[in-house]
Order: sequence, then C-alpha cells, then structure tokens
Amino acid sequence: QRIVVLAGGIGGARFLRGLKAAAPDAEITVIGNTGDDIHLFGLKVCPDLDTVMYTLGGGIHEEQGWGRADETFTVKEELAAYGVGPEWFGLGDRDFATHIVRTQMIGAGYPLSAVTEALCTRWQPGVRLLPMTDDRVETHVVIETGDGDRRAVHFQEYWVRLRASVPARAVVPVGAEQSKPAPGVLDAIAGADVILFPPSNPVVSIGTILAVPGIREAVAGAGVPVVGLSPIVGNAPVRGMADKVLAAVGVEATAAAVARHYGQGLLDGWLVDTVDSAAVAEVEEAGIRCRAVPLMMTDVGAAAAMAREALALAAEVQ
Ligand code: GDP
Ligand code: FO1
Ligand code: CA
Repeated sequence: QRIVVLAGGIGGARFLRGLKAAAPDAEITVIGNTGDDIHLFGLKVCPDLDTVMYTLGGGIHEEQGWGRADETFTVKEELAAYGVGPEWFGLGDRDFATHIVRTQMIGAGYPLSAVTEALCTRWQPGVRLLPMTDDRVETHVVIETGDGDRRAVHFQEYWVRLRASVPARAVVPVGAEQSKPAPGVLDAIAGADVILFPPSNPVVSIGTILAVPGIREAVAGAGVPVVGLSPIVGNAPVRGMADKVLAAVGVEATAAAVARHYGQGLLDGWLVDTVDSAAVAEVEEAGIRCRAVPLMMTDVGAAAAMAREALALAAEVQ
C-alpha cells in the first residue's frame, strides 16, 4: 500500500510514528511543510522537516516535541556574547550541525530535496521525506501592532518571539505562487492508494503545502480516498496556535469548521475526537464521511490506533 501524508511538525511527526506502527509494510511518502523555514546566522533551518526526521529517526526531544534530545546551547550562548541574535530562537548545538550540513550542501548547489534525502541517510526515518518544494517559501503573518497599524512578520517571529499573543489578521505563504512542487511530490500523489492529512495545523502546515501550485489539484484529482484527522479537539488546538491562525483566515476553531475549510472537493473522510461526536452530523452534511474516535496522541499506541481508524475510513469511502 502506498500512503502519502502531508505533514507539518509535531502533529504530523507523532501521527507518522503511529502510522508506521499501524502499517509496517506500507510505502509511506511524506510531503513536508517548508513554510516555517527560516535563515538564521547564515544557516537554513527547516523546523518541520527536522521534526519529522528526528521524531521518526529517534533523535527528537520527546517532551518538547521539536529539537534534539540531550541538547546543549553553547553556540547560542557564544553568539549572544558577541551580541549576535536573535536570542528568541533556541538553536541547540546538536541541531546546529544539521543546519550547517544543509546550508553547506545548498551552497554547493544541491536542491533541498536532495539535501533532505542526504540528512535522512543518517536518521533512517523509515518514510520517504520530501519537502513540498525546493523553492523558497516563507510563511509571514500580518499582525496588528498596539497603535492599530499592521505589519508582516516571519511565522517564527509571530509564534516563537511573540507567542501568538498579538492579533493575527492574515497568513501569507510568501513565494508560494511562484514555487513548484519538489521532484517526486506530484508522482507520489498520483501513485498513492490513500492520502492522509494528519492532525497538523490546517493553515500554516497543510494549508501552506496545498498553496504550492499543483499540489491541491493533484490531491483533489488523485481519485483515491483522502482522509484527515482533526487537530482541534473540544474547540481548541491540542497545542500550538491553530485557533489564532484559523481566526486570521476566517475559520472557527472547531473540528467541523476545519473539515468544511478543506472542503468536500478535497476531503472524503474526517476523524474528530470522541469529545466532538456532535460534529459528526455537521461534517457528513457537508458531504464528508465522518467518525468520532479518540484522537489524543498520548503515546505511539494511541497514534497507531488513530492511523488504523484513518485507514479504515479510507477503505470505507473507497
Ligand atoms: P507543528 O508544525 O509543530 O506546529 O506541527 P503540526 O502542524 O504537524 O501539528 C500541529 C497541530 O497538531 C496543532 O494544531 C495541534 O492541535 C495538533 N496536535 C498536537 N498533538 C495532538 C494530538 O495528540 N491529537 C490531535 N488530534 N492533535 C494534536
Ligand atoms: N519553538 C519554540 O517555541 N521556541 C524555540 O526556541 C524553537 C526553536 C526551534 C529550533 C529548531 C527547530 O527545528 C524548531 C524550533 N522550534 C522552537 C519549534 C518550531 O519553530 C515551531 O514549533 C514550529 O515551526 C511550529 O510550527
Ligand atoms: Ca510547523
């Protein structure tokens, strides 16, 4: 079975760990979000690709959900001693090595897709990890400043520095319109038996991937079941700022509203948490098959059970 998964960081990575356990013989291709990518200290940092790679490869900081286990911050401290920032972004020493290798290879002319494959030679994530594009796409968030003015900041500045505490008015995947899917992305979608949307952020993770011209069309036109899992449980994100960025694009933070936002043209099936079972009827009225099952990824077993439910729903809508 060939499974394609559109993934952000933590929500995508933890689901993928469950999917691998639930479908050990499946050939899994992950299309990763690169809109969170940021250039710092001359280095290219790809938070979502790295979160997937480290989580599936056994190098993740488990509690934090991003970055490396057993991390130290000597380089960051030394940079700060030179007055070189930003200090608000926590790059660890082990993580720095990844960004150095990546930036070096990009400087030598390799596209991000080839670099990601090379990094995965070490981590052996057990999936084929593709960036959504080799082109530069950067998610910016239009925030409202105190005096009522608006300005755009990088998504990482909005989330990590400002902790999403200022009103977000718009989300812009800068560069997306001119970008092309990375090599292998459209072929993987066209060759898939099932396409899954893990409980990743619908705006700044999956929304950004779908904003690469050709990807949304390929998913909608693949002619195979497309099943998603809600990242919203009990009218709130399990973690992160999905409620804030959903508001910025005019979508309510409910499991049903997210399904309607993707739409019947894209989604065939949708899983909501059991606490949201009242949403099932509303989603089905929108023409999307829906089930309520436990959606909290408390451990790999729970994530695997979610993956089995998603594959079962896919078989049903086939
Ligand atoms: P990010 O790039 O690290 O923000 O990760 P993703 O975009 O892949 O996923 C973020 C989303 O995962 C958030 O909106 C969370 O609500 C959701 N999420 C995290 N843990 C869980 C969980 O255990 N269950 C569900 N249903 N959603 C989760
Ligand atoms: N998230 C934070 O909240 N604070 C950080 O200092 C931070 C550093 C960081 C470094 C590397 C990396 O791959 C991820 C990092 N993250 C950090 C997580 C990440 O920026 C965001 O959680 C995601 O991009 C949200 O989608
Ligand atoms: Ca992300």
